Amino acid sequence: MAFDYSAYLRDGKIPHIWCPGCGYGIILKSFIRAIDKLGWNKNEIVVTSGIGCASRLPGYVDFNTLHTTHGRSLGFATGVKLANPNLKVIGLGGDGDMTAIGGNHFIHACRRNIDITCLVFNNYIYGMTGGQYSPTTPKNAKATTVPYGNADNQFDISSLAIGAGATFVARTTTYHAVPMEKLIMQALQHKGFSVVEIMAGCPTGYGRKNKQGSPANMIQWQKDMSVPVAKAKDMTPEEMGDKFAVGVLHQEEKTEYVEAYDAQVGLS
Ligand SMILES: Cc1ncc(C[n+]2csc(CCOP(=O)(O)OP(=O)(O)O)c2C)c(N)n1
Ligand code: SF4
Repeated sequence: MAFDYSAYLRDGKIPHIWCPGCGYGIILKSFIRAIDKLGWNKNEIVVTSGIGCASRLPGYVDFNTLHTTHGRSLGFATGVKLANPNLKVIGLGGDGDMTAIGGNHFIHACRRNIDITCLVFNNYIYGMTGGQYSPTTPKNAKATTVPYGNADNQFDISSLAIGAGATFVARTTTYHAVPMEKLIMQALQHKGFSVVEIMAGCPTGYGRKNKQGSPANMIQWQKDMSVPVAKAKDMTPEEMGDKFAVGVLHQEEKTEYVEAYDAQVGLS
């Protein structure tokens, strides 16, 4: 029987605002199925977001949600988690939210290893505001603010997260809807700061400008560019080229921030 999403969606909020062919609906569905499989109580879950197309997701789900200011998803998530560590806190946002205006919140949440799951929707662009380039826009790609091509080097979000201290880091794509669900489950169960970078197509703001074809072509591109992490480990940088590894990229156990904080102030 087909999965029934209705128990997790807020009455009156659908249809959503996302463009036809946007990858974000696939993420919404994988996220809901992950929560459902974990059997978590909706009232224990808090989802925070910044501003952007990605950050509209909390408006649709029937959890406790905070749609905050641009770049501040993890700032609010950190406050919620510290105030009530029993809550299961998810901070999400786009590549702009998490690596441009919210870049500091992102690296310091990684560094602290606070028990929050961060979902980064990486569509290489500022979708909501009309396709301005972001820190993940590939070099030479076009955007409204770099009409001749982007001169900047690209952030690798997962490497940034690992370097900054996140203790669970995974990458997936909207082509991998079922593996995505499993990676989100793993991230949610991890004790510490977990990051799932999700490559998603923005046909409106990025695909059209970069002649990537239809939304289906953009998903095919994700499939063609993905290399399972076990295979990627044996490939040289030349063999990898512009391809990216998908799967669990990093996992370690380390003292979690709320516990460390409580110990420091004599609460545990
Ligand atoms: C302080 C502030 N600066 C700028 C904006 C305008 N703004 C809203 S969303 C956005 C970019 C969104 O891009 P991203 O986070 O990558 O998410 P996407 O829309 O691609 O999902 C910008 C610049 C804002 N709302 N607040
Ligand atoms: S502008 Fe891009 S990211 Fe925003 S809803 Fe449309 S396709 Fe999705």
